[in-house]
Amino acid sequence: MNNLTKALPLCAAAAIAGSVFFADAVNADVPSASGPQMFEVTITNLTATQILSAPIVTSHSDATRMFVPGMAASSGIQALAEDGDNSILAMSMSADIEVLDVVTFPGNLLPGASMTMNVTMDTFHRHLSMASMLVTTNDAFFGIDSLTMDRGVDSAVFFAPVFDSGTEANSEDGMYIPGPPFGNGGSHDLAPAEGFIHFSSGIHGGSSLAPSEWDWGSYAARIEVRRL
Ligand SMILES: [Ca+2]
Repeated sequence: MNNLTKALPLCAAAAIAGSVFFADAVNADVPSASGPQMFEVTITNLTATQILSAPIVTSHSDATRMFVPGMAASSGIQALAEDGDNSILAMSMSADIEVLDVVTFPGNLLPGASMTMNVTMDTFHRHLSMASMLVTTNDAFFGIDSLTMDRGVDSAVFFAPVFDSGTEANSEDGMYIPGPPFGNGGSHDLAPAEGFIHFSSGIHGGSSLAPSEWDWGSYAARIEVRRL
């Protein structure tokens, strides 16, 4: 089994066997055969205390994105990042002709837990993107933007960074936080938000959240992709 890999996304740092790879948009490569191929995607929650909402994973072409760091979030990313609701994003991605497969995981991921689902890719739809909310935040989500694997690579491991969707102010007020111990999904802070998707700077000790309990440090999830 070949454990080499390459990370193409504009956003994601990927760490394999102790090495860290950053965006490399030049050396894009494709799955090793032209027909559909199944890949097993395993997501592990690496935070100490944050529950990850049910992840959504899509395979797609170069011509579309699930989200674009630096740009405004779609309504689907907003619902996912503020309420852990992946249904709007699943609908919009399913309606996109540049998308081959849309997979929603069957449930939330507790800290330390792993879950595996299968995703189909082909030569044209050679990118994987995925997202899931850190539920005890205003609007933080882990995301992978347009990951791909080298031809002939059978398995790869990536670590997913955490973004702020830019759609809700980071008041850290439990009134607007869906995750435990608050459970206030669907209630949103109306203060002006940041306006674009950017790297989250974590928990700062706003009105309801202590960083010592709820901050995650850096990456939120380990992503293992394995060709079946
Ligand atoms: Ca925010």
